[in-house]
Amino acid sequence: MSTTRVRTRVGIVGAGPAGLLLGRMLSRAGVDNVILERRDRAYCEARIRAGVLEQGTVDLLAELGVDQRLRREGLVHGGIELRWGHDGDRHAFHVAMDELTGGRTVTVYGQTEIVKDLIAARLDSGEPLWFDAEVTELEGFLDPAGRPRLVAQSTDGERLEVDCELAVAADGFHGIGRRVVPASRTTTFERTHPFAWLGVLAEVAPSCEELIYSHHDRGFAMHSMRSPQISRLYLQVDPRDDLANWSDERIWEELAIRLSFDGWSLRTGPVLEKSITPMRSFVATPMRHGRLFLAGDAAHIVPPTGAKGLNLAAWDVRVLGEALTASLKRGEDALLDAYSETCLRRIWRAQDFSFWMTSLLHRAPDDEDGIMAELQRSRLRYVSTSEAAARSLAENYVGMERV
Ligand code: RFL
Ligand code: PHB
Repeated sequence: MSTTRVRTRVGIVGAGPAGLLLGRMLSRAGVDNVILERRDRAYCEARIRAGVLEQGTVDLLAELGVDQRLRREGLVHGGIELRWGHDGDRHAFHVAMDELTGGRTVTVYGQTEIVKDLIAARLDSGEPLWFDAEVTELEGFLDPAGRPRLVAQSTDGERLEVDCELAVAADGFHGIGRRVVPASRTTTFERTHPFAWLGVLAEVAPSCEELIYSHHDRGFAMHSMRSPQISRLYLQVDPRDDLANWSDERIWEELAIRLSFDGWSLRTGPVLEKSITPMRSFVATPMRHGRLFLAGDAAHIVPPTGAKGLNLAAWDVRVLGEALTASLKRGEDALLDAYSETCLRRIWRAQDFSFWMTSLLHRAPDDEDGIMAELQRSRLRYVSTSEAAARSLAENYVGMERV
């Protein structure tokens, strides 16, 4: 087995949005870095996940010079639609986010597309990005005088050793970054929600101009999109449910019922991909352990109802990229010392909003006397009749300017 040894300033684990954005930011600031990714390029580029970008995320992609395709293909949305009520008595409300927030919007552009754009830019620039390289050891980060070392095994048997000044675990919820930190140093907060999302990508023009979030007695449903030809839809299901129970026909029938509204109909088409994702709220603090920094899903997970997961990862990276640059280029450590605290303010705001949106819209499985459903309907009516309530939802959805 051959061993390749590399010395760099920042060693990054993971080529998801967080790792790729950070690598790009550091390279543009002249800070050498290496990215190690356990999967192959095709797998990373095909993983269907988030789709809604806050203005802050779009701005970061623009500052990093990777927004050409986003500008052409991204769909700018100034509002979302909420639907609720029993069959025969359905209500709809347009949350005019742009009007309620002084003109702020979100952009619908798939995470897969961001990842493709960032990988292409990275490979073009010639900066090191190793695919098929799973990091199996991450050590030396707690020794104040030492240097962190990352060891990866490539699928063709090669061993890679990266010796760096600072290490970043941008390796998602199931990565190695959190696992190598001694348990006594970390506090975790976690709730597993009693439902999951069955997500469908379909080759059909969206049946709506805005995203629809729908509360229904049979469970939550939502209609999103990826392009004028591709729709993205979700159904609340039991976390123990099996995809085998969900034929394409049953999925379309259930979506049509849960999204229904007078005079509106759902277009159907071939299903390109479907999967079931559990829903979790999770935070691990702090996000720094000596010379190791956690970013994105490695440190926190939100249920997707608030569309915050990817955006939080981008915010972490913005803070971390600037802090690493200040420290490594100018010897200024104040930003790096404040990294965890700075990010956690936004993370907790997003956790609260995601939890709130999730409990507003999902059917509570143990709601025997129906009190939760009544409270949900009252909250939905409140959002639709009080500008203050609608504005609160809107400013959180587009992303808080100050937290
Ligand atoms: P990622 O995207 O999980 O990337 C982490 C990368 O690290 C690699 N990795 C390793 N590489 C080397 N060595 C190791 N030991 C490694 N361990 C892991 C992984 O292969 C991967 O490439 O995390 P990142 O960059 O922090 O980005 C976060 C976002 O991906 C995430 O917040 C969102 O996608 C969350 N999320 C959603 N967010 C939304 O806002 N809207 C959504 O609709 C939405 N849908 C989803 C989602 C997350 C999902 N997951 C995590 C299961 C749907 C799914 C299925
Ligand atoms: C998506 O398009 O995948 C999407 C949009 C909004 C959400 C979650 C997912 O809240």
